[in-house]
Amino acid sequence: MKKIYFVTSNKGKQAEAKEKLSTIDFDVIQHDIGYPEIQADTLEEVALFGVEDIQKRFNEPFFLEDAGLFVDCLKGFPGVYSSYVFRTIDCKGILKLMDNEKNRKATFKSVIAYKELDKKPLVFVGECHGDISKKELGTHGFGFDPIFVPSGEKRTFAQMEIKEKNLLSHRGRSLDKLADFFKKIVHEK
Ligand code: ITT
Repeated sequence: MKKIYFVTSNKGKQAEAKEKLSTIDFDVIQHDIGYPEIQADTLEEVALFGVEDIQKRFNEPFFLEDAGLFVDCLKGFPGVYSSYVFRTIDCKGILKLMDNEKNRKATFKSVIAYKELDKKPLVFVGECHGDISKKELGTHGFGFDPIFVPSGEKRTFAQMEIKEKNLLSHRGRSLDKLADFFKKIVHEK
């Protein structure tokens, strides 16, 4: 089994990456060494700045991921501020901001940046469209999972097992692209 480092503080993300990449025989190792999350307009900028910072301290191939929830009726909020908003007002705060709101459409976005020593970082993006539920439901997952219902589903992410969430989610999709890239290099070697 090949090893790959995932620089993240989030155990939920780690579990999802481990499940997805096990399907191509890669073992994901959580490497919680922290990095500054700058204030920027896009998840891509945040992710690439993180990579720059980490590569000064870490020589192994690694990836990191920046994710966010973009709610249509809140003009894309919390978006790049998702981490701060989750820590402060949580799911309840988002539900309160959307009280009586009919348009509940939202998009989760995941940006993975993968880095090998002396090579340019590669970026893999995944999105998942869906709706914000009227109340919190489910106990699995993390973050905004209890209030996000992916399109075509009736249940929130928090009502799904990791494997099922991974088939539908933003992170599942960006990880699929990372997995395709790994499969290609293994093939070329
Ligand atoms: P890192 O150490 O990997 O940065 P983090 O938890 O700070 O972990 P992000 O900044 O990428 O992660 O995520 C921003 C917030 O968005 C995060 O705090 C979660 O609450 C939420 N979030 C991201 N992905 C999610 C998902 O799949 N389901 C629910 N909430 C998610």
